[in-house]
Formats: sequence, C-alpha cells, structure tokens
Amino acid sequence: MDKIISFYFGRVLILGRTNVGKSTLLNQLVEKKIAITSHKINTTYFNITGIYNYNNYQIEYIDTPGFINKNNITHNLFINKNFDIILFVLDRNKWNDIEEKIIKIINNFSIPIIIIINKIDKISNKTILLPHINFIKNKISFIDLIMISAKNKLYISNIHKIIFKILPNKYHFFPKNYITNQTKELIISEIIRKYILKYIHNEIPYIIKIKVEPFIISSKTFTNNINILLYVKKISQKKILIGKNARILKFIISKSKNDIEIFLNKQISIKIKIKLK
Ligand SMILES: Nc1nc2c(ncn2[C@@H]2O[C@H](COP(=O)(O)OP(=O)(O)OP(=O)(O)O)[C@@H](O)[C@H]2O)c(=O)[nH]1
Ligand SMILES: [Mg+2]
Repeated sequence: MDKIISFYFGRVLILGRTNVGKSTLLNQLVEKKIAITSHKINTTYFNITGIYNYNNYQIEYIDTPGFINKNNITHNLFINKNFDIILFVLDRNKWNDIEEKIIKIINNFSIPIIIIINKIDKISNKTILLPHINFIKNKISFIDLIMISAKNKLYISNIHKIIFKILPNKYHFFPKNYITNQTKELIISEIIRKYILKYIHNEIPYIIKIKVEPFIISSKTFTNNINILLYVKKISQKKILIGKNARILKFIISKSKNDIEIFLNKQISIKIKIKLK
C-alpha cells in the first residue's frame, strides 16, 4: 500500500513599521541574504518573497516595505491576496500611531497573528517588556508572541515551529530549490541601492530610480557586462551621486561589483549611466 504523505504550505506576511528588522528577519528565516537591510528608514521598496523548505513543510514569507504603513497603503496588500499567517514585528516596546494603524487593518481579517518582539539583544533587563506584553494582549488577539533578536539569530527557529503547527494542509506551491521571487536584475538593483544609501548621506537615495538592463549570464565570456541606469530628478543630484573626481560613483561601483560577483558567482563589469528624468 502507498504511504500517504501530507504536505503543508502557507503564505506568511511580515508586517511592521520601517526599521523594526523585517528584512533582517526574512533573511534569517530563509537562511539566505535575499533582502537588503540598513539602519536607515525605508530600506525595502518592494514586497520580497522568500521560500523556506523543511521536510514536507513549505513556507512562503512575504517581506513588506515598512513605509506602506505610514502611507496608509497596508490594506492594499490584502486585496486579492490570501495570507495564512501574519508576523507582526515590533521593535522592543516601541508602539505609536503606526502600530495602531496596522492593528486596525489586520484586526479586520481573521488571519492568525504572531507577534514578534525584535531587537531584544538591546535590552539588558527583559522584565521591562512584561507590561508591554500585557498592553499588546489588550490591543490585539494573537496566537503566539515570540521575543527574538533577528540580528543575532536568537530564537528564529521558534517562529518556524509555531508556523509548522498551523500551516494549511496543502501541496507545495514552489519547487524545492526555489528561494525568492526576485529576478537577478532586481537583486542587483537592490545591491546598488544599498551602497547608494551607504555613501550618500541625505534624502537622495529615496528619489533615485535604478534600472538594471536585462542580461544573460554567458559561460562563454570571461566577464559579463551589466548596464545600469540611475534616474535622478535634478542635475544637482547627479553631481552629488558622482562626487568630486567621481569618487562616490567609483565607490558605489566597486562595492556593488564585489557583492554582485558573489551573488552571480561570475566576474562582471558594471556600467552606470546617470540620467535626468
Ligand atoms: N540590535 C539589533 N538590530 C537589529 C535587529 N534586527 C534588525 N536590526 C537592525 O535594524 C535595522 C533595520 O533593519 P531592517 O531589516 O532593514 O528593517 P526593516 O523593518 O526591513 O525596514 P524597512 O525595509 O525600511 O521597512 C538594521 O540596521 C538592522 O541591522 C536585532 O535583532 N537587533
Ligand atoms: Mg526591509
């Protein structure tokens, strides 16, 4: 007689204000660096999917940009999208109108919520969280609450364990080796944005559009050329981006090149054009 194997699959939405550590958590959950993270606000720009496989379990994690909560667009996420679980990520006991907005929306859907209290490595006396946990209990009904440090990889596996228990009994949606929905072009544009964020210390990174032209990795040639277009709004922004003696642009290129080569496992050359739009 054939042995019947049960498969479990579910979609898990990661929500929370900017900078709470959602993308850091996604990378830890899928054990791969697929989302960029930074200490600056509004780092993530697109929803990023990461797949975690374990035996007959498959979890699709969806990391969201924190800024959507500020701009009242969180509810758009739920249109025509089915989520099985929500991870609501908080930065220790920080709570203000953004968290209020988020719970107003998620309380409308009967989706199980897991509260994630992140950055506990920054608290020496954990008991200060107790009154906050009581406060959250009065605000929202959740199925579990976990305290973690995404940065230090503390208690991440507890999240998987809780999710496994409530994952729907469904066939897997993705092939086993599928890790992310991001195209290589999108990942490269995210790498470049990371270094622009790093070397430019004002609001410019948020008004730059990065377009990586589609390319095919060829095993025949030693290096691959990657063409990148950066769109800025003003000539002054272009100047800042290039820097004195092109210092900043060279920095961004050399740092990005290194990361992209690791990601593609291939030597590349990068050409960046800055255009006004
Ligand atoms: N100390 C500490 N820092 C953390 C932890 N998790 C994340 N961080 C830091 O918090 C900052 C923001 O992390 P991200 O993962 O980019 O935050 P995010 O929620 O994805 O932010 P947006 O994409 O803007 O919505 C980064 O500097 C991380 O290194 C943690 O557990 N402890
Ligand atoms: Mg992020």
